[in-house]
Amino acid sequence: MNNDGLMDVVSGGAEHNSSVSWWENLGQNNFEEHIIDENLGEVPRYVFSVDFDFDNDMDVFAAVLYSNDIIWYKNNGLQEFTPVAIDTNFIGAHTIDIKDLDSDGDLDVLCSGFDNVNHEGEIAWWENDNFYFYQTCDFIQVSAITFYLC
Ligand SMILES: [Ca+2]
Ligand SMILES: [Ca+2]
Ligand SMILES: [Ca+2]
Ligand SMILES: [Ca+2]
Repeated sequence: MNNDGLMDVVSGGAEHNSSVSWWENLGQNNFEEHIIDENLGEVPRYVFSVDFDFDNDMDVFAAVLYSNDIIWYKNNGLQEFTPVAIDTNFIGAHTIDIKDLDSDGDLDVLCSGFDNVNHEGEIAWWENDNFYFYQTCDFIQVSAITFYLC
């Protein structure tokens, strides 16, 4: 996270009103917690770290169950994070992956959701259009298999 050669850890709490944190590896199995977002209001079901905007610092994503949020925490390079909403109404936001799904050179956001009330699942992706995000319906060709993702 801080490019000091020591692998750090990103975590999300399992309780309601949990925080998202990163844990700085101080060496010798010592870690110091740095809170990224302390007042989510709900459960960050999944956290993911990647340099999403290619500016050489690690950003963090969280899928927040129940509040249905997918959030990108943009790192300003000093491990200070600004939340950017990818979506605020994706039911049961569950698991995130980040890939260039449309092969246009920027990273897009893939997320699964599970609607506990109606027992329905969904996989969706958001196209990154210069850091505006659009949930798209599109065919994606992966090897010989075509997926239809909405
Ligand atoms: Ca480190
Ligand atoms: Ca970055
Ligand atoms: Ca892309
Ligand atoms: Ca794009």
